[in-house]
Amino acid sequence: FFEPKNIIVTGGCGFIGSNFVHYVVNNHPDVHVTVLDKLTYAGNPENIAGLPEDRVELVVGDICDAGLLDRIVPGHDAIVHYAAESHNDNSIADPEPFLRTNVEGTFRLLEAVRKYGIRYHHVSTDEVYGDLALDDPAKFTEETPYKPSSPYSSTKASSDMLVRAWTRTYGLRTTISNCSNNYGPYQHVEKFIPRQITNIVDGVRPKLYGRGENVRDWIHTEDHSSAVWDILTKGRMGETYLIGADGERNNITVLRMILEAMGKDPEDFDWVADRPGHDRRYAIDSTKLQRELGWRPAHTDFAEGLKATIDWYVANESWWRPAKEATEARYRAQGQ
Ligand code: NAD
Ligand code: TDX
Repeated sequence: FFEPKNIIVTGGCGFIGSNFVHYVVNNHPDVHVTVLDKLTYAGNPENIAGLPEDRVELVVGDICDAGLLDRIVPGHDAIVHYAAESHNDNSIADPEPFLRTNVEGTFRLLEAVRKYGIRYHHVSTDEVYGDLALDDPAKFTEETPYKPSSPYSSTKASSDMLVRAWTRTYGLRTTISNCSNNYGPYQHVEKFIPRQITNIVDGVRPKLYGRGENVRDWIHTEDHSSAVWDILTKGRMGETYLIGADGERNNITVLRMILEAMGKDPEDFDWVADRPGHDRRYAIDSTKLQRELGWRPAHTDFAEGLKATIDWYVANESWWRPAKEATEARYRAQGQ
């Protein structure tokens, strides 16, 4: 077992990174967290506000800044790398920041890990495997060939390849996880579930891409956090683990669940232009993670998790309100 005491969490002011910071603070009292975050449009220090100051420190900076990494990495025993440009639609409109943060940023972190000899966990996505047909009984496994579709997923796939090559060539102590679609508190209003909840709060009809048949494999972000912790502390070096909780649902089903839970007519939404290159279906087989590390998801009732997420957005309007108008303006410009 690896017992980290002092970890760097990159992207710890974003959606999944901040949920991981809360998870560590709540469950592992001996661990100190340094959050390294550039505070892009997607990063919000409010996401980790109120956590004990002796447990969590925020360093505002760019993972591409090698000089900064030289200053902060020594003294830490692990980096858990969440920072990324994460939204597919943004990557289609302007891919460049995705190349820089996701590919060059990972390269800089790997070089720091090589120089200081510390443990590295790389957080990635199931989108590196491309998509499955809607009627295909198969799911993604650790052996599925890489076949990314979007500028976003191709940069995540590239970053995974860098990790594998640096691990083999330089003998770094690394693990990779590829997780399916997360939901829960602190997710940016550009993403599907928060966008629709906040549209309904605003009296705006939700927007469904294409025919709404695309399938996503939903996992609560807390279950993602517990899986990353298990891999960080118990995972075998050089290995990849897929994270998922058997949460496959198509978009129209999820949208109707949100509408009904918020007391609206389940048909009260707009069909809008499809996403170019839109992946049809993602599905994760997490057998390796469950068998080797004994991980199990805690949030197995999607309707219940979705209801709690809706309640969180309704109760925390002051958190999402500042980002809402600019996000919708971007979508309007794309006809979505
Ligand atoms: P997010 O967009 O909510 O947060 C990204 C965070 O990274 C923000 O706080 C941002 O300020 C920070 N950041 C961006 N560029 C940076 C840079 N150059 N230097 C330092 N910080 C920078 O993203 P998310 O949805 O929380 O995703 C986190 C990670 O999880 C990503 O690596 C993503 O690929 C992966 N992932 C996401 C999902 C999902 O469903 N959202 C699923 C699987 C994997
Ligand atoms: O308004 C919308 N209407 C709609 O129908 C939006 C924003 C999305 N969609 C569809 C597109 C997808 O099929 O909903 C599905 C989910 O969309 P996103 O929330 O944008 O997520 P996705 O593209 O599936 O990618 C997410 O999961 C994998 C994360 O954003 C990635 O960071 C992660 O790697």
